[in-house]
Amino acid sequence: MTLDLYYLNDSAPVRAVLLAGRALGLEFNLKLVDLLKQEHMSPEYLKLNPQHSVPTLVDEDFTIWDSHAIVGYLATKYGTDDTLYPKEARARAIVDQRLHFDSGTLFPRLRNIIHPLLLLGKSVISTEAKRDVEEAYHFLEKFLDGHDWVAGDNMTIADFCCVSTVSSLDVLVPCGSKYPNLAAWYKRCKDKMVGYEEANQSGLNIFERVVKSALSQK
Ligand SMILES: N[C@@H](CCC(=O)N[C@@H](CS)C(=O)NCC(=O)O)C(=O)O
Repeated sequence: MTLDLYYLNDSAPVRAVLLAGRALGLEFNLKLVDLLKQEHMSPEYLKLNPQHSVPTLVDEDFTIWDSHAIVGYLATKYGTDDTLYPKEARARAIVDQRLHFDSGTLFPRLRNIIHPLLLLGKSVISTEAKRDVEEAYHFLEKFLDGHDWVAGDNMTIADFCCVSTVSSLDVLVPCGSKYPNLAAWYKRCKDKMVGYEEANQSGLNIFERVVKSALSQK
């Protein structure tokens, strides 16, 4: 079995897939896609993924992109049990809701901040963007009320997607002590996720350097 993963170190969606890979004991054949060199717009890459995003996974003759779809595929195909992505309808619906929360709420709010910083030469985060992130933190705080993980009492693929985005957001709009459930969950992810340091933290460190440099430009 060969799993090619088209990736970029500092991308939050890529880091979610790397975390899922670690939890499932999978090895990826990593293929760097340098967005600054427009490699994602090359004819070869567009043939693979017409949406030109990273991550993209190629498993033999099957290609899939979008981190949420990829982690669901990997857990279903390679999980030895269904803890990371439950089969039972209601438990799965909660995991899916949290995956959509990351895809439709958390990640777009991260992109709303990094797009102006990295592509439009801005060096401040707007009040509206900060307010939207605080609202997203507030939602997560509620999801985590009485639960250790975002979709309930077990770590699931939704935690990989949410923590890769939250850890990036935290660099820009620190969660601080206002959200105790969120802070405890973030620490739990760092402590309990297999290979957290290599899969998330190392790319996050690069992300942090890049955004802090943009924020310090005058
Ligand atoms: N919903 C997608 C978002 C992927 C995404 O936006 N990736 C960014 C890098 S973090 C990217 O590839 N940007 C270049 C582009 O979309 O052209 C996912 O979860 O995989």
